[in-house]
Amino acid sequence: MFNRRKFLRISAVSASITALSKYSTVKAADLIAPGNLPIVISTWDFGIAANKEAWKTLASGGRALDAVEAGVKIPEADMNNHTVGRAGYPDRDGHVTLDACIMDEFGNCGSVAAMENIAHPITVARLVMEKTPHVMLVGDGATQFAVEQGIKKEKLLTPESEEAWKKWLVKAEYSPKINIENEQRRPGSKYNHDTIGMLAIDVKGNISGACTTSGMAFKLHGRVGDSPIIGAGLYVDNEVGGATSTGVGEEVIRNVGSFLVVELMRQGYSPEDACKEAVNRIIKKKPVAAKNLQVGFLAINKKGEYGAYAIQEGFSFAVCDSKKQDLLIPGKSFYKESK
Ligand code: SD4
Repeated sequence: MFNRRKFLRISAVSASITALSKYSTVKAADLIAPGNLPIVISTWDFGIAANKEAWKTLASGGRALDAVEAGVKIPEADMNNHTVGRAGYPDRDGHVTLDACIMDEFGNCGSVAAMENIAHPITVARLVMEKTPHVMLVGDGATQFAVEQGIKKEKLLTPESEEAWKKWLVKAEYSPKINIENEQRRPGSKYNHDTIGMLAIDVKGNISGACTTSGMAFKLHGRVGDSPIIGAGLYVDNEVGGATSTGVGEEVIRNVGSFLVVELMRQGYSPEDACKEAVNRIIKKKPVAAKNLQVGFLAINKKGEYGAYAIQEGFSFAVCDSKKQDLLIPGKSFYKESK
């Protein structure tokens, strides 16, 4: 039966895809049909490369959990990426402190927060999940655990990040910019963006997710955002779907954002509508502040239908399945829609 709502949604997505054609020459006819499993989706343009890595696992019949870990390790290792992993911008005292979490199809989860000197926090989060009775390790304890697990300590502050931090220190003003954590971002860099949150469904239909970040650049030492908090930066329920977030983590934590999105999908909301409702709740509580902050949610349901919604325009997400590995789709947003 012809489904007008679905048609309109697909038309809107295909128009948006044309606008982002530098990443993909996909036409409306080639559009990925939601429900084409396996599938992996992730936040921002750097999600394209991360998805491709995750896809190797999914395409060979592997587990979604392995896929998301391998996928997000790509931006974690990227020296041009100043918002995730190695080369992330430091806090205001010059420490690079990393946050990450991971969740599997059984509801198992692991997390590290404010961890220093370890380049792949997602791997440590997975080790917390699999090798300890705990969910979360923080700070020195997380680093100590990583070392005990055989992971090498390394210096994460690069000369470039140190230079950016020293420039920031001149005025030392903390005001996160919408879609750009880093005021001193490199001109011309395509990696201006923030946290990577990734959700995958494997051939068995099982869902896993991962989220990893260096957090807000020049944050207070010890500050932890939403990204390593299960239910805030990431949540997976294998019966329903998964969600992840990016943007100002404090607002996501206050609203337990990703858990909310998954629970809304359980009630029958589409992934996009669930993300939109979670965004609307943030705006409703802080209508004035919301004008100057960004939060974006990305979600997938059990059928592989996906969607996103953000407070501000500019949020994008990457999608990869058997038909197309490099799609970048702009998420809809409250302010773009109401302008
Ligand atoms: C945080 N949510 O630490 C992360 C950072 C981020 O866009 O995604 N910024 O609050």
